[in-house]
Parts: sequence; C-alpha cells; structure tokens
Amino acid sequence: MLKLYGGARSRASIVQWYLEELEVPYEFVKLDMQAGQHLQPEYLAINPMGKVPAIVDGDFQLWESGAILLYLAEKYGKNPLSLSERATFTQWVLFANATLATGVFVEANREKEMPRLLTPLNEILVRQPFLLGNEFTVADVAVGSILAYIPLFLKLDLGAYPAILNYIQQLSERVAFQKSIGGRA
Ligand SMILES: N[C@@H](CCC(=O)N[C@@H](CS)C(=O)NCC(=O)O)C(=O)O
Repeated sequence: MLKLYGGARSRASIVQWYLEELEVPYEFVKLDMQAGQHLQPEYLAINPMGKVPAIVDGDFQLWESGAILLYLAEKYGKNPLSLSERATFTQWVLFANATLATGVFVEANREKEMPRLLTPLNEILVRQPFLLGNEFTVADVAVGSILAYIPLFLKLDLGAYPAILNYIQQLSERVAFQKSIGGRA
C-alpha cells in the first residue's frame, strides 16, 4: 500500500486530501517531528532534505508536495493526460507552491503580493466553481489548500475576496477535505 509520510500538522495533509479525493488506499506514517524523527537516517533515506511530505509507492519514493500531487494525478487520476492538461496542472501546482505560498506565508511579501494574487484568483472564481472550470482537479487541491490555510492558520480576513471565501467554503465541505486538512484545523 502507498505510504504517506507526514507530521501532525504539515503539508502532508495536502497530499492526504488528494489521496482521499482519488480514493487511493494509503497508510499515513505520522512522524514525531517534535522529536526530530524526520531527521533520522531511516526517513532521510526517503527524503534526504528531511522535509515532509514524502511518499513510497511500491519501490518508488518521491518528496515535495507538488511533485507528489502531479504524480498522483498522472497515475491515479483521469487518464491519459494530454501534454497540455499535464502542463496546465503543473502551472497551477507550481503557482501554488512557489508564487502563492511565498506571497501568503512570507510575512514580508504579504502586503504587496496578496492583493496582486488574490484579485485575479477571485475573478476566476466569480466565473466558475473550480480553477479549471466546472471540474474539480489537482489544481484545486494545490491552490485551494494554500487558500484554506489563510483563514485557518493565519486568521487573515478574506472579506475583500467573496468568491475565494465561497470557494474555500465549498472545498471545506468536501468529505475528502474533512478527512485531511479539515481534520487538522
Ligand atoms: N516545498 C516543500 C515544503 C516541505 C516543508 O517545508 N515541510 C515542513 C513541514 S510543513 C517540514 O518538513 N519541516 C521540517 C523541518 O524543516 O525540519 C513541500 O511542499 O513539500
């Protein structure tokens, strides 16, 4: 069975959310990060960077949440993906983890970057329920999880972005979300 390595409150819950959406059986291996279990040789053999999440799927090991999401989309999602579908998923996953996450979580960037990024996201979500249209995809897991963290963990007010607030609400009502990110709030 696929193993997902994570901590009690970590980005592993993003991957867990997608595994739940895809209904892929998995075992969640919860590392005691307070005790530094993620820096022990046994885990460093899976991810030499000592960061979670990582997965072991058969004899294949992978780390970085975005890479894992894209792997799961390709292996367990609607197949086969066309080159442009794969590239669009990659675009949104990289946007989530590189651009949006640093714009939101790095305090020094927040004031300038959040309005720049959330305004066009809000406009997209006024027009359609999900980032790519009417269908929930891996792009919603990647971007939606960062957006959901804003009120959950940063306690920032998103009242200026009603479509984003509605989107977060819709995502948080999904059973798969509640079994993962929602269960950790
Ligand atoms: N870009 C990485 C970030 C991984 C990351 O920073 N994980 C944190 C937990 S959310 C971690 O493992 N921290 C432990 C440490 O830095 O010692 C990803 O998305 O997988």
